[in-house]
Amino acid sequence: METGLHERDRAGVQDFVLLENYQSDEAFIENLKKRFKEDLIYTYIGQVLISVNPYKQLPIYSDAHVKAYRNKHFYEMPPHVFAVTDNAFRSLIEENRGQCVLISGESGSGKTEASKKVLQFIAACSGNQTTVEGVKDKLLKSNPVLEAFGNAKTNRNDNSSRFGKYMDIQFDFKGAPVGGNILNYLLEKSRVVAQMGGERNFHIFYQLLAGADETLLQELRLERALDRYSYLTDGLNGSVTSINDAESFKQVQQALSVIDFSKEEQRDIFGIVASILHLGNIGFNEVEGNAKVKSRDLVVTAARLLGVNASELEAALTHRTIDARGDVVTSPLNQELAIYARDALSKAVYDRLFSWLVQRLNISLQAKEVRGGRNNVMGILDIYGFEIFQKNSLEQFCINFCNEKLQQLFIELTLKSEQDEYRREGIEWIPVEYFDNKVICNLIEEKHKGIISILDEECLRPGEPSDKTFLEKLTQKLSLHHHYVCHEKAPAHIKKIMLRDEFRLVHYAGEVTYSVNGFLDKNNDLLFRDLKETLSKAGNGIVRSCFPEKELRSLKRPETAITQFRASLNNLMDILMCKEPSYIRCIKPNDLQTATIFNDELVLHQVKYLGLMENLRVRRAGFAYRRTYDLFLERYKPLSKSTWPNYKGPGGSKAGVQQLVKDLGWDEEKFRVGETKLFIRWPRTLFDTEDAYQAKKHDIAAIIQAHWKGL
Ligand code: AD9
Ligand code: MG
Repeated sequence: METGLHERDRAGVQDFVLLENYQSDEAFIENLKKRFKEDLIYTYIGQVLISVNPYKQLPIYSDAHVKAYRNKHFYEMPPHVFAVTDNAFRSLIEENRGQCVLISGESGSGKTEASKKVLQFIAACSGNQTTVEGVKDKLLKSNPVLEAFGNAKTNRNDNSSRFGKYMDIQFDFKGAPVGGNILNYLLEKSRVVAQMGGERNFHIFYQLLAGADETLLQELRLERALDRYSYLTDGLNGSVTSINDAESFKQVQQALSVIDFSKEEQRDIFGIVASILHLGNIGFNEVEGNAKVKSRDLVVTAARLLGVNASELEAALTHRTIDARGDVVTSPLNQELAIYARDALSKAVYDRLFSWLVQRLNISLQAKEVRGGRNNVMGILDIYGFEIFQKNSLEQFCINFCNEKLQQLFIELTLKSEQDEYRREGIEWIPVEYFDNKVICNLIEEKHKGIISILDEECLRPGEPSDKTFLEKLTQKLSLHHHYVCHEKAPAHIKKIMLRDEFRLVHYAGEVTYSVNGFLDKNNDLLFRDLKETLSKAGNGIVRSCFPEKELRSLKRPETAITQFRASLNNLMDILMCKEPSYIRCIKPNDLQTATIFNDELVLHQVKYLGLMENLRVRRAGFAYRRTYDLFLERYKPLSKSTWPNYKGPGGSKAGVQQLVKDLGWDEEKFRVGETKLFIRWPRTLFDTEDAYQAKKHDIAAIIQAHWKGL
C-alpha cells in the first residue's frame, strides 16, 4: 500500500490546489484522467474529496486500509473516502462537533457506494462491545432493505437510488455507535406503474418473484413469470446480468429479521408488494361511460392481501365520492379515470409503504440512551444530483431545487466560514468573488412570489386551473427575473429549442428547460377519497397505519407535493446547518457503466455543475492549509535544533512554530501567523516540509540503528 505524500509524482497531483495551471479546464480534466488511469480515483480540492467511479472493484477498502487511515492526519495519506471519514469522526469525538458527510454527483457516479464506505469505516473502527455490534449490524442491514424498495435499474445505473436519503448515526462519548435515524426524500413513485424502455420497476418486485419459496408465492397468488404482470412489462422485461434477484431476496429477508421485523410485519410487507402487482393487472371495460372491472378475481385477490372488502375496493376503483360541504355525491368513473384511480392507488400504497419502512427502521435503530450529548451525531447525505434530461418535469424541478439549496449550504458553511475563520484568526486576506445562488432559491421558494407559491396557488384555485394557466401565471409574474426565461422573451437561439409549454431556469449549475405538462396533477397528487376510506379500514396492519382515518376527517386540504418537499428540505437544511460538513463530489467517467473509459467531455460537464473550478479558485485564493501550532510543532520539530527535541523558549507552541519556520527559511509570503493556527498559502510548502521530515525520520532511524549495531 502506498503511504505518504510521494504518490503525487506518480500520477498527477493528489490535491488540485497544487495544480500549476489551476484555472484551466483542460489541466483539471487531465489530472483527473491521469489518476483514473492509474486507479487513483480520489483527489482533493483542499478538504473536498473528488471521487471518480472506477466501475471495477479496487483493492483499497480492506481492513488493512481501514487501519492505515485510522487516526492519521488528513494529509499524511493519499486521498481516500476513509481519510475524509476519519477526519470527520475524529472531530466528532475529540471536539464534540456534529458532523455531516455530504455526497453529491449525478446518477451512477458512486454516491451510494461512497456512503457505504463511510459506514464501513465507521463500523470497522468504532467499539466492538456486543451492544454496539447490534446497532452496527442494524445500521448496515438497513441498506439492503432500503435499496430493495427504493432502488431500481435505470438506463444510467443498474442500482439507481430512486429516493434521497439522510442518515444520522449517534455515538456515545467513547465514539461507539448507539443509534441512528433515517430521513427519506421524494421516492420516484411513478416508477411503480410505468417505466421507460430499458428500465425496471423497483428491485423488490423482481426479488419477490425470483426469491420467494413456493409456499409464499402460493400465499400471495403469484407466479414467477414476470410477463404476467402489467406493471413489470413496460420497460425492460428480463434479467440484468449485474443483478441476482433471488439472492438479493434472501438478503432482504435476512436483513428484515436482523432489524427485528416480526413475521407478521414481513407477511404484511410482501402482501402489499404482491397486491400492487395484482392491482396493475386489473383492467376496465366501459359501459355507457361507466367503468366496470374486467376480472373480479383480481380485485378479490388484491383485496385479500390488503385486508379490505373486495366489493368496497371494486366500488372505490370505479366511483368517486365528493363531499362538498356536507353534500355527499357519488358518481361513476369512466375507464380512463378508473385507470388513473387504480394507478394512483398503487403509487400511494407503495410510497407510503416505503415511508413506513423507514419509520420502522428508525424505531429499530433508536438509541436506547444517548450519553455524551446531542452533538455526537454524524450525518451522511446521499441525495440525487443535479438533473438535466431531454424532458424535465416536476421531479427534476424538485431535484434541482434541492441542489440549489445544497449549494446555498455549501456557500454558508464553506465559503463564508472560510472568510469567517480568517477574520477570527486576525488574518488579512482579499475576499473572493463567488456566485451566490440565493437569488435562484428565492425565485423558486419565496412566499407569494416564487414558483412554488404560484404553482400551489394554481393548484388550489377554483375554476379550471391547468398546466397552461400555470405557465401563463409564471410568465406574467416572473418574466423580468434574470434567472427565468419564458418562450416569448427567450433569445432567438434558445427560442428555437424551446416549446410553448416550457419554461427555462438559469440554475447555478446550468440552464434547464422544464415542461409544465403534468405539473398540476403531480403536485395535487390526488388519491380519491373512496380509496383512502377503504384503506383506512384495512386488515393489513401496515396499510391501515399508512392511511390513518384522521386524515379523512381532517378538513384541511392535504399539502401539495412540492410544499411537503420544501418543508422536508428546509428541515434538512436546519439539521445540516449546525454541523461541520465534509464533501464528497462523485463523478462518473463514462455513460456505459464500464471501467477504463474516461470521457473528457462528460467529466468536464460534471466538473462544471459540481462547481469544482470555483471551489478550487476560492481555495487557491486563500490559504490552502492551516494547522494548529501544537500539531505543527509536534510533527515537524525534528527539523530544527531550536525545536528538537522540544521547544523551550517563551511563548509556547506559537513562538516555537515561528522559530521553526524561520529556521526553515520560509519567506513571508508563504505563511501567516493566526491566533491559534499557522496558515500556509501553498500546499507545496507543506509538502516540502513533509518530505524533509520523512528524510529526517529515515536519518534518525538510521542513526538509531547504527547506534544499536555499534553496541
Ligand atoms: V444514483 O444517483 O443512486 O442512480 P449513485 O448512487 O451515484 O447513482 P452508485 O453508488 O449506485 O451510484 O454507483 C453505481 C455503480 O458504480 C455501483 O453499483 C458500482 O458498480 C459502481 N461503483 C461506484 N463506486 C464504486 C467504487 N468506489 N468502487 C467500485 C463502484 N465500483
Ligand atoms: Mg445511489
